Amino acid sequence: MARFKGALIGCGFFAVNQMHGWRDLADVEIVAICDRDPERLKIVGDQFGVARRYASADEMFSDGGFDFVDIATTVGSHRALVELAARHKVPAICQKPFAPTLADAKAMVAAAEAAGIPLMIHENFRWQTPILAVRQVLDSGAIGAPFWGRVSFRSGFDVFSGQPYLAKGKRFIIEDLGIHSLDIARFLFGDATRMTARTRRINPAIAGEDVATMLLDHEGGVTSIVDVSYATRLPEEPFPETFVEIDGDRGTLRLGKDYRLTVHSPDGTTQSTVAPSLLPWASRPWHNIQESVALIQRHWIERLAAGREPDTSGRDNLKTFALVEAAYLSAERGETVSLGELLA
Ligand code: NAD
Ligand code: 89V
Repeated sequence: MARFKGALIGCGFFAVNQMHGWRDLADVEIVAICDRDPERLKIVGDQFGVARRYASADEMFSDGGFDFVDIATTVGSHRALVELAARHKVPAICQKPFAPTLADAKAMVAAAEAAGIPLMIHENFRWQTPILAVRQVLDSGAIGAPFWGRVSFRSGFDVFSGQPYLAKGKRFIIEDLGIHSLDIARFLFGDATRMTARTRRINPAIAGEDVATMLLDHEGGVTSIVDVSYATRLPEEPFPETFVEIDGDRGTLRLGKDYRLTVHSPDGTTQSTVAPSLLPWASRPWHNIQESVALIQRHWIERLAAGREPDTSGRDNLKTFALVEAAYLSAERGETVSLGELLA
């Protein structure tokens, strides 16, 4: 019998990856699923052999019988569902973006803490194999102390065919994709204190911004640039690769196309490929993201078993989400925004 029984809410586009990830973990069984769309409920229920199916999350929680819930719905429902989990004292994972506003996100952290349940945000990009490899180089000291960095995601990929809701929101690339890049910047360079941002909308068919350039001051003294674009047509489409550049006081690191990592220091120059594995259920070009789903889910189970806070806990992710808010504020005002004000 599985040691951890889970339930999943939201059986849409991305949840299928999460269901695959859970199936691969020997300790875990998803015993109940929920979606208000009966067609999605049937597709995912049949594909993964889940008998208990619900149109209402309230009913699913009332019936109970699971140790954690994985919330894979879009952002509008996150607060209500996390608060529901808190009322039932069920540990919860919530997909990014955390919430519609920072005030909602803070309320969700407060609800989870008051209920004494762990809350993890499914912020999976820092779990990508190439990003973990970059972090390992930093930790090894090979390039010394970093003083400058860049986290860059520039693409012309049609994300709207798989996720049509992305074309409709007033906010787009920072909230949906930049949030991952900002979290990677925190993961590599530490928490940020100030944000300066500029945004553009190039694609006239969408409502939100599809280009953003952000300048961050980090607590330890690193200056970083986080730039994201879905309006960039390159000879070779890199979706969904994140490129990283870091300058340290001993050397440099560059993570580029096709997961090529170059590390240069007085000890020499090394070049390697830090590509993700192609899991049996994964498909290119999504396999990098798909593998990171499996890795963050394993992390959740390890931390749940150990009774320890996950790395991307709700409290931790407030700092990533605050960067999103800060970027929109900065772009709107044309000013630098201090994170202290937002997180107070
Ligand atoms: P989707 O619209 O395809 O799926 C969402 C599903 O949730 C739908 O089937 C909908 O009917 C259901 N739903 C919504 N509210 C509900 C409620 N209150 N109760 C029951 N069911 C409800 O969306 P998606 O593309 O799968 O995205 C879901 C989330 O995953 C979003 O927050 C998105 O940002 C995130 N996402 C994350 C990654 C990543 O790499 N971490 C990648 C893609 C999407
Ligand atoms: O990760 C995400 O939320 C996705 C994608 C990578 C396509 O932007 O929406």
